Amino acid sequence: EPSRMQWWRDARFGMFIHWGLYAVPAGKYKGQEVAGISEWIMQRAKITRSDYEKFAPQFNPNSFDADQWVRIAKDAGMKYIVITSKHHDGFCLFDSQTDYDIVDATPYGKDLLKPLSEACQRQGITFCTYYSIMDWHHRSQLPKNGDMAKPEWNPTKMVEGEKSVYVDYMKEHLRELVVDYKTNVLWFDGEWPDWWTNADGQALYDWLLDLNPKLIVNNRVGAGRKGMSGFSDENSFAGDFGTPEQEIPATGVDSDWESCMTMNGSWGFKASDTNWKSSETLIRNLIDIASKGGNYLLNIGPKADGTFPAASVERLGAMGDWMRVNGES
Ligand code: FUL
Repeated sequence: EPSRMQWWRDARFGMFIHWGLYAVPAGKYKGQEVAGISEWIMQRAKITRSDYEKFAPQFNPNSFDADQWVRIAKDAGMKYIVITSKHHDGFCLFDSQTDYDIVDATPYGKDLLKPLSEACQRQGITFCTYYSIMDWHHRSQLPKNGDMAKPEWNPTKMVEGEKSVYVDYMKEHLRELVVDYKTNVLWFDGEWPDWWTNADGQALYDWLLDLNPKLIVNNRVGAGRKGMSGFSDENSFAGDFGTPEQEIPATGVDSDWESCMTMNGSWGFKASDTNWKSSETLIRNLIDIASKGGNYLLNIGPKADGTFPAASVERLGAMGDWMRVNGES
């Protein structure tokens, strides 16, 4: 029987998409530029829950075209897409039974992940989802400084007695993503608060594989990741693959891994960040990673209107040209 990892190992190149309410401020809050990655603006600018929620009525991505996104990925030679179903801010891009999502909380009022999943199916691209364990919006979690008026959200503190409520909330989302949205990879993140343990990760992994025995899950479902190098402690639960972040291992390693990287300095769209890597650098990274046996998960931060930044599209075009000339796609 072929390994359930086979399609993933063969894929080599995928698109990461960081999209959510943070695309609205795009790195600026109350007229001030906020340092750092844009999807962390709630933490960086110490924004309260109720103030952050005010971005929802401004999120109206009318130019979103699922088939066009998938076409751009496919033309670049990418074989799969991993999109943020819920980032640390807790906002969901899919039509969940819970309320803080694209359908219930925004003027757009329509699902984003269903059409994307369907476009992927039509065009032969594998649909996958990112999901944050840490949740800055859920009532089970408080900011680490305990100050709801000037919150420091990272990492969250678990409210006594609320953990099982929150795990059930996550499972509701995850069941939707696996069963209704037919996600093929669950790419966890935000596993570092101390209330999340390796045993929790192992239990969640087992529960997910019962729902779909073909599902692939990254190592951040457990709590043993050793920093940005992306590999898990040998004594801790490591899921199906390692996740080096913004770096490429110096040599190949004897396990499955995927390097995720940005094209500029931010995962979410940040209007002021024009520090784009050259197409040549991106192509070199792809070759370097593929030659070491890894996958390259290259990120796009779409704008709040639903379009990809032009600089990203341009670079993906150059990568696709290179792939075609070199017979790789
Ligand atoms: C990190 C997150 O905190 C970033 O926002 C981003 O999602 C990156 C891929 O993973 O741990």
